[in-house]
Amino acid sequence: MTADAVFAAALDTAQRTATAISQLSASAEVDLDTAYATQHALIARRIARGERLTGLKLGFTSQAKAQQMGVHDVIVGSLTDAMRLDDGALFDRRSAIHPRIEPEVAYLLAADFDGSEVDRPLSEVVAAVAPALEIIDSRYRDFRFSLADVVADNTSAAAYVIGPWTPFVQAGALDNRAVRLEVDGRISATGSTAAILGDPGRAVAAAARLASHHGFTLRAGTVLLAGAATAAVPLPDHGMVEATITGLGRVSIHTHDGSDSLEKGSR
Ligand code: OOG
Ligand code: MG
Repeated sequence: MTADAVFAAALDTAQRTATAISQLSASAEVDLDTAYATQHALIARRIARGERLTGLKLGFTSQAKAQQMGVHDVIVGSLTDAMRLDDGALFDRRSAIHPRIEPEVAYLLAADFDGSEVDRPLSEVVAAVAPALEIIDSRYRDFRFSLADVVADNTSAAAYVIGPWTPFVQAGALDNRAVRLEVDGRISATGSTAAILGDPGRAVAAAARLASHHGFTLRAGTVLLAGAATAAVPLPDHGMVEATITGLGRVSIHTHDGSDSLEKGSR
């Protein structure tokens, strides 16, 4: 087996069993090309099990995230239907190792888009925008990693939730909207969409560039998460997490770890 296939198998098992592993970079030299090859092999395993690609996500598009994790390059990862949750749905904390949650801006793509077309107007490429939440869960011990480690681990992607879509032409400028993350009604992070590359709209061209360098495609009808505007916060075992973006509305997720009365009653 090639190195990327070995790494992908280890990361896949870590995710499926919610068991942390050591960083790949602790015992091997892993360059960025091998890291993306590993991510592609990891997603191929999921596709082979019947999952479907639903979009792409960017990581470290804000200073808040880059500083929190000590990684200062923008990275790209894949989303599948198995990661998608409905607005307001329940997330089982036990399916993850040490999950965190972060507020995101989501774009619904109206057209296929690649790195040679980055000058196309956004209104041709984006159908709609929405507030979103992303649950990230590094498969590495202590949620620590190098750039190559986190790329190989599909950029820590675990789950995502999209709120109500607003047609792009109605959404107006998105370069300075207030972003709020609340856990059980208490504010746990605040920021502005300006934190995402100065304007989250820039995420679309950034994703197209990264995609063409690293073997991804942006497809009409799929989603792009632009990257968190604030640092991520630990996902509570039980509770409700809500993100609000001024003018775009709100999106929420409920979490449980199986120990609440609802669960006991159903046993
Ligand atoms: C990597 C994922 C980063 C974002 O929005 O910046 C990311 C991580 O922080 O574990 O999803
Ligand atoms: Mg994110």
